[in-house]
Amino acid sequence: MTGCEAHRDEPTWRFSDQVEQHHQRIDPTAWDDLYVVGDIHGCREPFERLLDRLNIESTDLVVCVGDLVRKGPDSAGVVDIVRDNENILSVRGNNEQKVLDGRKTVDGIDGDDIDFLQTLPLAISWEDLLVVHGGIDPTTALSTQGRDTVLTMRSHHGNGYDGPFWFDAHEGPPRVFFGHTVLAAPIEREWAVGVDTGCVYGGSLTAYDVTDGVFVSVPAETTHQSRPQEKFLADGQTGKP
Ligand SMILES: [Mn+2]
Repeated sequence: MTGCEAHRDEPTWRFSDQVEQHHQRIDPTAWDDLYVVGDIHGCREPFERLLDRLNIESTDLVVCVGDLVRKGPDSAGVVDIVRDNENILSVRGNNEQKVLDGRKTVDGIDGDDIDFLQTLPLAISWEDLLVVHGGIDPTTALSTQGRDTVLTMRSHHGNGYDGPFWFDAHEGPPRVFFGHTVLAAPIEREWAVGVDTGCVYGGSLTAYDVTDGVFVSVPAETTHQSRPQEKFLADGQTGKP
């Protein structure tokens, strides 16, 4: 399998060294179909159901936006799936970072799992397409942006759910695929694609089919963490229709 080898056709944009040291370039021509999957949060069963629904084969590549762990029932099972499959990659989410920093512990996540989480890159990209967990800061150059920005960016004013949201202000390249902000429905903009549809909160688990440019979602079927409906960000709330 050659698809996981670094592919260093350099993009026209560059992060700070802190992120670049954990930035993985992939070769999209090594794969048939390519998918980006939203925050899984230990929801192994919907993740497996989504992979089935997508008919993932060993020649297809899946890139997860991070937050594989915490809040849901089987974080270790989700980590196992990503670790055991060469064609499933993930960036690091802020919840992986909390575990790595020792701020949180997760049932079933042991030393070997933590070693694996440590290997997750902060950014995965190909061509002018970028996958990060949170987002990027639209008000400054990428070259000034560090780890915490890509892990936690939501709003570039206060970083809460009140907006304005970075993905409404960002003008690429790159086009950024992101999770972290829980959405009532996936968001597709010219320069940003949001795929966290709150699976662990009883929403759905969403993939973006990069090859065909369409979303594919499976319903959660089980709610593991309660979250009021108004805390699922609806497209009309973001300041852009
Ligand atoms: Mn999350």
